[in-house]
Amino acid sequence: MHSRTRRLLLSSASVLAVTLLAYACSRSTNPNQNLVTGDAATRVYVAPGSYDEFYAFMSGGFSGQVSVYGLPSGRLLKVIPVFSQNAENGWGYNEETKPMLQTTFGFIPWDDTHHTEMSMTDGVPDGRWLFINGNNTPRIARIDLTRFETDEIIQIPNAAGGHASPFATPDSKYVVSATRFSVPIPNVDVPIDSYKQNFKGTLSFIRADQPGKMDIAFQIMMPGYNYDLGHAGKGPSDGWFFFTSYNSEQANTKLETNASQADKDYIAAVNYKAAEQCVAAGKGKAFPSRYMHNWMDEATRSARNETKTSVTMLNPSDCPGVVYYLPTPKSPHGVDVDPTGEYIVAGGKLATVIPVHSFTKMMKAIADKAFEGELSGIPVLKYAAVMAGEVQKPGLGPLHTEFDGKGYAYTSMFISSEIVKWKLGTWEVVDRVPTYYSIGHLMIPGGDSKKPWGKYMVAMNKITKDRYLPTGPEMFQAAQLFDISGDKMKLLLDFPTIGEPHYAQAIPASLIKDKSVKFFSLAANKAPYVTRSESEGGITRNGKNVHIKMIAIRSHFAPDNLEGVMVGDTVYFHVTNIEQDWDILHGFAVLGAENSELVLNPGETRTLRWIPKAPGVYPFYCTDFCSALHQEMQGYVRVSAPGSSVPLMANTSPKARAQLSSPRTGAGPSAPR
Ligand code: RUQ
Ligand code: CUA
Repeated sequence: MHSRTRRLLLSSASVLAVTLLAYACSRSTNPNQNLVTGDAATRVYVAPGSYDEFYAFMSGGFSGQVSVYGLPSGRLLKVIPVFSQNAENGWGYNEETKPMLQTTFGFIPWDDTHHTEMSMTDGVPDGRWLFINGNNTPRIARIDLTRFETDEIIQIPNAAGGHASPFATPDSKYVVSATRFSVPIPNVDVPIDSYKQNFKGTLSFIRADQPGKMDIAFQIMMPGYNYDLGHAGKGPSDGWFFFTSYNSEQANTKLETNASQADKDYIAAVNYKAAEQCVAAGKGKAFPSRYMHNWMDEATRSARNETKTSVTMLNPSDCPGVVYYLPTPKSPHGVDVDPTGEYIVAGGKLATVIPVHSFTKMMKAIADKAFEGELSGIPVLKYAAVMAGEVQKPGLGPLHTEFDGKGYAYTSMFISSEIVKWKLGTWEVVDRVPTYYSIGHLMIPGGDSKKPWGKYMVAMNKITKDRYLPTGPEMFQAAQLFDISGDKMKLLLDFPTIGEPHYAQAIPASLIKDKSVKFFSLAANKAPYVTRSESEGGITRNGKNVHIKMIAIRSHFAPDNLEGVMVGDTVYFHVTNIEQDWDILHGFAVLGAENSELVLNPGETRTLRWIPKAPGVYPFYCTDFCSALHQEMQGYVRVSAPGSSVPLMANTSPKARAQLSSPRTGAGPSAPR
């Protein structure tokens, strides 16, 4: 490009940016308080003791978790730890769950979650599982919705920034992940300014419909752009996957301007059924890659992991017809497919229109070879040949679109802080409402599926500012609930959310609630250190490791007096909650533990690792108020100096009890007392 044209473009880009910022600011200081209509309170009121109509699963963003809300009330029901340690329930602290956070980079108890995705049957969310991506150290987790627990995590190799993830195919056979950051693949030491020669992107298809067996089915090696978001086709477009990309300029510095030069970037349309066939025909190559797969063993309720060493890598040039590029204005973000599967809607962060592609036209353009060129062997279709229409003057900064199943689309406008409702097919804007402030994603229950439940819409806003009582410089993020059952969108409720819920999914409660697990069967508990009754408890030594087996039941631990531990030992408290009743939990904590408590679901065994530092007597107690005698639920562990001859003792065995009831000096000659 000539430098003059280039300068002009750059300066117009910065003028645009300044205008947009000014626009955003003027909007955000003028909240219209009168938007909530008179019946809003009754629309969101769920009487005490009554249930909400929907479960909403919000990504926790940089909290690494998922939070579950009831809709329409906005009541918080649960926080599910995923890529995090959660002191509230010991997740990632106890020995059984730690392996879930292992990666080939080591133990990583944090990630930046973005998008939740419900498992589907025939394109309709089915309430079996929830998937969520980790963006930073690319991973995808599967949460089981009978237990609201993370059951499986797979690491994505040859990738950096797993942002276009974990969107699913209509049968949940695959979930995907694409590289937000292109990197050298394999990742080797090269100069950063050799980006154009050396950096690549990958699109990963991960087999996801076999619990406990998630695996990378194949990866597709792509040009070094930033792959941003994705969605599967459905109905007529089933078998295709669409990914937005930006930075087709392949800039490696100052992307803010350098990746905003071209007025079109691309959606990659991937025929993954064709890719499957190429893989089956042996056209993929085994590509050495290290990544970890972690899963919860159902019988022991302990996480296990394995390291894998290879993926199947597919090069588009070896598999013609597998990838096409659809030109899309300008640095697109979201890509959303309408319920019929015909329209592919892009959100162009800097675009002045909402571009909509037609799947029918795309197939015709492919058949007609209506190509405007080729990029790294990938045909680029002509924009005019694939365009279904453009929504004119939608507002500023279109990001994401959801659908109500009644022929309308709803697009979030980040810069102008509003939601715009428009009609599929005519592309006319029919309504708009402000959001407070700077909306990112929006979500309609089932709104990205074949069968939206409509009725409600949730805006997830980036900036909260004055919406709640101030809590210092950092505020919770704001969600806003709208009624979309009529012609006009109506604001019903504000409620705060945890972390930054980029995206969310919601589903009628009836699809989940009756399948909810109430307790774990003690008889089926195959944990290696399970204790099924009081008499099975005890203490054993294996070199420097001391294992304590213990039960918890209202309102005691057994054993509750333990001796024979020495400084220098590593102590494992294996505690089994032998209750067989819903919501009767116990906790376990010991003085000086460098760890969180254990929280024990009924029927479950959990293990706390403890390294005592000094001789003495250490109390332990139940941390979860379980009965009127909860405060009595306690015990002691005696720690002696290294080399002490205090015998191992747990007061559950008849022998130990006899010893305790006869007067005793207890300690051997080298004991401290
Ligand atoms: S993204 S809004 Cu992952 Cu759009 Cu956040
Ligand atoms: Cu058990 Cu409190």
